[in-house]
Formats: sequence, C-alpha cells, structure tokens
Amino acid sequence: MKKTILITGATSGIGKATAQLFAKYHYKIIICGRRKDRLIELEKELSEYTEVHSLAFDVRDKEAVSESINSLPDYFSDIDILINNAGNAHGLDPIQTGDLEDWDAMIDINVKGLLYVSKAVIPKMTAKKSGHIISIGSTAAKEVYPNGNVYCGTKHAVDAISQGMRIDLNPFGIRVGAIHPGMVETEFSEVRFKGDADRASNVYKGFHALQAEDIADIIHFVVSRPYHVNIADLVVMSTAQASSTIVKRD
Ligand code: NDP
Ligand code: 8X3
Repeated sequence: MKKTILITGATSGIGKATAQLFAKYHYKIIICGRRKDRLIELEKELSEYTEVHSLAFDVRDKEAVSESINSLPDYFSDIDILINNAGNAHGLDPIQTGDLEDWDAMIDINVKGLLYVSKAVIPKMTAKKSGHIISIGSTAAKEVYPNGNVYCGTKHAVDAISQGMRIDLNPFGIRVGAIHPGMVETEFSEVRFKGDADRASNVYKGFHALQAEDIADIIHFVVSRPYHVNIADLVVMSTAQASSTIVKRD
C-alpha cells in the first residue's frame, strides 16, 4: 500500500526537492506552503507520478494548521511520514541590533510552527501506533556562529523538541529523528537577506555547496530503512565545510 508523506515548506528548496523525489517513488504526497501559485505548479508537476494534495497555510496560524490537516480528504488523511521542513533565517545581526520582527518570525515559524504541525499530525500516528517524524534542524542546531544568535536558538530548540518527541512517542512505536544540514544552496539566504540576491549568492560562492536534492536523497534514505531502524540524528555538510564558519573556498 502506498505511504502518505506530508512535507511542510514544499514550495522551495529542500521541501520541494523532497516532494519531487518522493513523487518518483510513488508516495502519496501532501505539499504545504504559503505560496499558492507554487503549490499549484508543483501539484501539476508531481501528479504525473503520483497522487498529490496541496495545503496552503502559514505555519504560524495554529487554527489554519489544524483546520487544514484535519480536513484532509480521506485518501490523504492517514499520514505515515511528516517532514517538518518549513523554516527560514530572517536577518544576520548581532543581538544588540537584531530586529524584533525577525526574531518573532524565526521563533514563530521554526519552533512554534513545527509544533503546531506536529500537534495536528501526531494523534493519528499514536492511534495507529506507527509513523515517522523527521524535522529539519541545521548545523545551527549543533553550534552557534557570529550573528546567528536567534536562528541558532530556534534550531537548537528543533533539536531538543525532536529528542523530546522521540522520548514521548517511544511507547507508540513512532520513529522520530532530525536531519541537520550545513549550507544548502536554496532560497534560504535570499530570505535571510530580504531579497538581496547578490549577498545571498555570495554565501555559496567558491565552493561546492550542498544542493536541495542532496538532502532529499538523505531524507529518502532515512525513511526507507527497515521500520526497526530509526536514524535519530544526522549531521551533513558539504565536503568543503568543516563547521558553520570554516569553509574551504577557491
Ligand atoms: P527555502 O527558503 O528555499 O524554503 C523554505 C520553505 O519554508 C518554503 O517552502 C517556504 O514556503 C516555507 N515557509 C517559510 N515560512 C513559512 C511559513 N510561515 N508558513 C509556511 N511555510 C513557510 O529554504 P530551505 O529549503 O533551505 O529551508 C528548509 C529548511 O531547511 C528550513 O527549516 C531551514 O532552516 C533548514 N535548513 C536550511 C539550510 C540551508 O543552508 N539552506 C541548512 C540547514 C537547515 P512559503 O514561503 O511558500 O510559505
Ligand atoms: C542554515 C545553515 O549555516 O546558514 O541552517 O545556519 S546556516
């Protein structure tokens, strides 16, 4: 029987590449994001391979999150795999000059949004005593870099919440894990630098950065292990990257 996967942040980057890969493996796919035009376009593309359902919501809106997930058509309502991927960095400023709006966005999206989505998905997993939840953390979950303050804080929270979920969901036989990538060339830096494309592209200049497809491939590997195998925590960086601040550039 086909498994159902719900992917947040599927309109771009890692989430989109994951949806594209899982479509080719014929999973039933629920793609989520705020940008409806992108969801429509992706749904059309993936429908050539599998059944796809789109949910447009802002993960910050707890009512919208629960209403969307609770009103899934029967065919998609039994979610086997949740990929908590939606998230971004907003700004890269020292704590003393950081923007409150940026802090709110990161905490509300990366932490609270992940919780709202998980809260809506978990009850059916506990009821059937199976499921798989993978959260996308970051190397920023494992270390802190200059001006990364709040973003790193949110990703440390993702790491802690994922560990907590694994403990709490252990009696239900649910697999829980996190994947922590280093620098991946997506729209991430464009969002962080508020549309400054030159500044964003400089982040990935002079070395072979991870691509969204590399992370999708790892997510598929993690999901496709035999059910008794749970990859709890995985850190992945480009070969050129040794830490958040040490990158070998040409
Ligand atoms: P992108 O900017 O390419 O994608 C971010 C995705 O998150 C988009 O699909 C966006 O959809 C969605 N999203 C953002 N805010 C919201 C919101 N309020 N409500 C719903 N969806 C939202 O970045 P990446 O693909 O790189 O990032 C994906 C995840 O990977 C993030 O959690 C990020 O922190 C993490 N990560 C990224 C790394 C990198 O270097 N790129 C490295 C390590 C981790 P939409 O705007 O349509 O809502
Ligand atoms: C994204 C990677 O290094 O910008 O999580 O924090 S980094």
